[in-house]
Amino acid sequence: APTLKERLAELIPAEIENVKATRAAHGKKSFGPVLVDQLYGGMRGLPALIWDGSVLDAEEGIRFRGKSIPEIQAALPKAPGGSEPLPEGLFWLLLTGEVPTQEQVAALSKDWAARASIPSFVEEILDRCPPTLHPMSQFSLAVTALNHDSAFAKAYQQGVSKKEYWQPTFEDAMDLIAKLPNIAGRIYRNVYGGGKLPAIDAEKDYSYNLANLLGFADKPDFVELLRLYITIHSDHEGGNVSAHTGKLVGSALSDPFLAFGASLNGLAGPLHGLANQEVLIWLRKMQSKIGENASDDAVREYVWSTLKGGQVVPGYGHAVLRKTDPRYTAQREFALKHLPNDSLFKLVNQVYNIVPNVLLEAGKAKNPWPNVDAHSGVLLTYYGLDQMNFYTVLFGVSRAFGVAAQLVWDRALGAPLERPKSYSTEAIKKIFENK
Ligand code: CMX
Repeated sequence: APTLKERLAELIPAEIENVKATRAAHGKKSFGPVLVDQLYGGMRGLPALIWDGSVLDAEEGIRFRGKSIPEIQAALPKAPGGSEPLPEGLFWLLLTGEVPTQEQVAALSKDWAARASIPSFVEEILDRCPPTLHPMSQFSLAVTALNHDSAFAKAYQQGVSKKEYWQPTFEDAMDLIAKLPNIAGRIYRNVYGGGKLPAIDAEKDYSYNLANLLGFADKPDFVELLRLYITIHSDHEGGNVSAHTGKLVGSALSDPFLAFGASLNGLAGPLHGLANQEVLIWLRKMQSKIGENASDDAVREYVWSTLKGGQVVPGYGHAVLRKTDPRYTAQREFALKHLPNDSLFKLVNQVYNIVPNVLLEAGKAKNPWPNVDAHSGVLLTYYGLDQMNFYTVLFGVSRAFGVAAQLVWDRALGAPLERPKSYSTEAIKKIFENK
């Protein structure tokens, strides 16, 4: 059976032809008008990017290479004795469109374990960060610094041909993913205590090793949670802030470490990945204000007070989705199986029964339903990972899978420098003066 890189090398030439043929047949066709509102409105709905790895449907949610989350959960290889998909398999699927065998997934776990160590100067950078520096800033610093050993940057300096770009990009993508557990684990232990980092176990899968570095490997259900968590947080089509930022920065031929470092800085924003931290903070504040086991009326009033204070309800709404996020549903099912009687889970459910109606009544949000971030914190908290400021780091580890896969394909297909057109308001007024 081929390795991931061998399989990619087989697939790339046909895909280059496929893109060529698609452009020859449809390249001059229009998607329809662009509205001025889209220029001012964050480009919502503007067709602008190509990415085959995953596509987001407003009603149905994400599909990875055509597969929904339940289909992914059924199809991808599991760890021995486990029932959640291994993110190794998801990465293989994102890159090739194919479901790997158990052996191919095991080989990927081994390969990542072999690449997992980080340079000592990166360890020192992390050790010198004050514990008050947000874990996402530390994460981004460390990932950016990995560019020191980038295979792509080196190959580029040596004059590698365009046709070969994808190969050192693939090596960097693999290194990037492989090194994230050591970075995340080091940040976690530096900031929250917990002693010396254990070594990576080359016989174990990626999520087990990440759990072990965080100090939670003695909880098999937490390891299973991480497998599910990484899988469902990996990719959300091409236009979200972290995915798009990685692609944009990569389009300048910045190497995958520089590109993904930029993705992380976008993920660290409260309207994007930081929302998972914000949800838990918001729930805890609510509990301290109205008490645990509060009535529906008290919760409803608290939601209104959030809106009236000019704040968003974190974990609700979405730029594309118009229904409950299937990533929320997958985590809810995990909770129903593993922590049905947890009091914070009960609060999350109570909030779910109340917030959409309030948002509908308030009348602004186009989507009143919960997104992925409304549910992740309660699961992590249940297993004792209750340091909310760390949550987005786990989102970041996961998002590397999607961004890395995208960077490999962008270099394989020769994606050009991104450079859309911007306009001044004066120019807009002039263009449409008499129209
Ligand atoms: N609470 C309060 N108001 C909300 C809201 C929410 N959860 N969601 C949207 N709105 C408001 C918007 O702020 C906007 O208000 P203004 O007109 O005053 O600017 C209005 O409703 C219309 O916004 P929209 O078109 O429905 O939503 P956008 O596409 O502009 O933004 C998002 C999407 C996710 C940023 C927004 O729903 C939000 O801020 N949600 C809370 C933060 C959050 O959970 N983010 C995580 C998203 C998932 C992820 O990336 O991880």
